[in-house]
Amino acid sequence: MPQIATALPFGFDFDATTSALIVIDMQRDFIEPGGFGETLGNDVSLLQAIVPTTAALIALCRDTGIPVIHTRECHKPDLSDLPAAKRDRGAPEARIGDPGPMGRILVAGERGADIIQEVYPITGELVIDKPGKGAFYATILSDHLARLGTRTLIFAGVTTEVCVQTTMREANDRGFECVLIEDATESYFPAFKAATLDMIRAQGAIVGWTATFAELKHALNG
Ligand code: C5J
Repeated sequence: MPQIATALPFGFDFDATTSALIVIDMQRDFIEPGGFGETLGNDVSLLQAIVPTTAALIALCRDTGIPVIHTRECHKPDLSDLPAAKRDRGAPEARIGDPGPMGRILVAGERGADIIQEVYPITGELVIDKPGKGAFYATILSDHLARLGTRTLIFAGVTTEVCVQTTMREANDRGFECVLIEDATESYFPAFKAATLDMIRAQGAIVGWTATFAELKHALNG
């Protein structure tokens, strides 16, 4: 059974045949220049920096036979799955459902809500449209993972402290062992990323482990 010996806070044992990769919200509106994220004043170059490593991670999992699951944070065009408690956050002039630089902001089917080309799903890979921050909330993810017999989840994507961390916590509560690939996740706020990595692995891996892409690759390829 592979081990990421140098994972933090200590070695991480996993079985590739019962693992899956979850790539969170690598969407144009969060990552591309001119998208919703940049419109809000964020420096999207921080997120763009992880794209090559995330693409390499996806390729490694495909080559190894580890299922790849993608998520998109987006809502139905009629916004019936968007509670006011979510809609009313953020800048009043650019809220979810409003016209944005790449179509309606975080609405399914709009250009900005889709996944960037560099990490685009291939035929057969599950793409989950999720209305919440966590990918288990109001989606088929639990059922899909049960059908696959998955026990370990490898995480990548954006943003580290919001949708990635929320999904990892949901996963850990559901009994999955979780490892976050440090150089395949990012935040607009470097201090939030650093704090999230610390939180995840604190208290004996209270939420899960963290490791680099190179460490995972070494564990899988020997
Ligand atoms: C945010 C996300 N940050 N995917 N979404 O609103 O983390």
